[in-house]
Amino acid sequence: MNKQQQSMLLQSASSFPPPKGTKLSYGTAGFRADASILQSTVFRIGILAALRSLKTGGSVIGLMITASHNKVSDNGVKIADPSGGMVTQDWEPFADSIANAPDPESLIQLINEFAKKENIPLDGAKAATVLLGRDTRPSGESLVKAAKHGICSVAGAVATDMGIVTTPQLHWMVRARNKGLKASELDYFEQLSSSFRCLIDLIPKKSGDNNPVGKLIVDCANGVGGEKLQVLKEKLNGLHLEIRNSGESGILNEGVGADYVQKEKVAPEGFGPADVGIRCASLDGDADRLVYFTVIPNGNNKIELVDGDKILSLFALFIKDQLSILGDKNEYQPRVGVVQTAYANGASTKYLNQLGLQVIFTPTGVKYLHGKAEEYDIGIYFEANGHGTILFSEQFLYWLEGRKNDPSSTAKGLEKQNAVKRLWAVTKLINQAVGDALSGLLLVEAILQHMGWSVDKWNELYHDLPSRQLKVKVADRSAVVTNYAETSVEKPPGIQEAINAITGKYPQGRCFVRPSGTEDVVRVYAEANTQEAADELATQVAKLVDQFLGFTAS
Ligand code: NG1
Ligand code: ZN
Repeated sequence: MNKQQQSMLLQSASSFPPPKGTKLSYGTAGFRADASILQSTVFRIGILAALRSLKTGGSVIGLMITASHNKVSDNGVKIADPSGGMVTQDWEPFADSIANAPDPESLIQLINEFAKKENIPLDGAKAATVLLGRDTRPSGESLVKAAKHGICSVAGAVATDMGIVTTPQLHWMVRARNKGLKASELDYFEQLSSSFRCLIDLIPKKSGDNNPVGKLIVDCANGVGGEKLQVLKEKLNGLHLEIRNSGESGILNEGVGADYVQKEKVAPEGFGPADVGIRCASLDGDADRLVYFTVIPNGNNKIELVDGDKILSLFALFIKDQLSILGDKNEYQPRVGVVQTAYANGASTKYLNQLGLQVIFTPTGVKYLHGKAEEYDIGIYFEANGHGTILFSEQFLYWLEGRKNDPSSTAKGLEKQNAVKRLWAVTKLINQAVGDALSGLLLVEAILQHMGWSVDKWNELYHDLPSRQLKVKVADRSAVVTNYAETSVEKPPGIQEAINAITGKYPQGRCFVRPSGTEDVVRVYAEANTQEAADELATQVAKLVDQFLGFTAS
């Protein structure tokens, strides 16, 4: 590092002192904490983003300011790699160490060592670009400024502020920029709306009503999804959409949004008896999660939840149907893989297996699911909470493009040609960078219209096993170490045996615990043959966690 670079960093770092007495770590989805203590972390991650751009030969890197479904006073920061996916896990330890460096001098020493080890040129001769985005949190504006200071204190680095965007929009733009494709927000909306229209136009003309699915009401968590969905709505016809909780009055994620709906299994604010029977959906605060639901008649705001597992099942079924229309055994056979986590409802895994699909499990967090899905020609991944997407390999895209443009392929039959076009439209509609509630919603809607299905019909694909999730506050959540894709606890010793003993008492019982990567809690998940049993199992195991790890545990 030359003298000029060193003094640039020293000067700016002294304006962003780290909070005292807090250790931050790059968790399941970046750094998250109360927004008031994040200035220094965001500034330092701005530096990291610029270094990542230099390391990747000047590729565009993304920096998103969001705390997703967490409360409005929280915020967070995460980095998108040139592919649009999460930053490589190899860099997470560096992120942790710079976030916690006690003063500007030690920060600069860490940067210097890392740059040397990674061969990153720090002489200002190379250009670096970082795209910045933020959700609607009030703290976002000043955190974006902190990020810009960090980026601009690396010589040659430029920050481009995309303003308020959904997390998946920013990831999409990063990916598109690096592929040399059209990458503006308008291009994003154009791509989504035109591929949606294409899928609708390809619906086989059956006799009778082809659109029996009626209106969709969307709860936008009082977050960024509201204004973005409004833009999409104006571009689309063929979709009867009502937007609620778009943030004009309510509070972000408070009693609203995908996380609340999925975990509490109740209707969000602004929904009630008048909505019984109507197809409803919820996005989370930064619009990367999507769940569907219907309000139950006389059910005290209870809902029928149609979660990420069911969205995954619908997508898998549709893709499988299209591939079987193509079905020529002599042709190229894409490898299809379905990726879930331990939070997936057991009934969904059974259903997917029955469809003949290969189901793979990874630990919680998109970085793991996405990485696994990339190993397939068609990799479909979803977390039960509604975060997921479908990834297509370059080889599959190449093959599909060839089939689409092959003049002789019409001779193979119109329906085959249409199946190719449908798959092609799906590759354009579904976000290839990261799970995206808006593009996921359009794909669900297109498939329901294609099938002529109501939300109830979709929900009947299989019946969820009753489940319950709880959180336990503990003295130190890092004391919990898991293995086997988080289904078994290795440390503290003895706790797994105790969990097994309790779980064994419940028919169809399944239960696991793991430390959250985004909140200071240990999460408990339980499944059993009745809701009462699932609740009881979760409560018993939560007590156990408290005994082993709670504030009073010895
Ligand atoms: P943690 O807090 O590590 O459980 C939560 C979700 C993840 C993922 C991240 C990122 C659950 C049980 N966990 O992680 O699936 O979405 O947040 O936002 O829903
Ligand atoms: Zn989110």
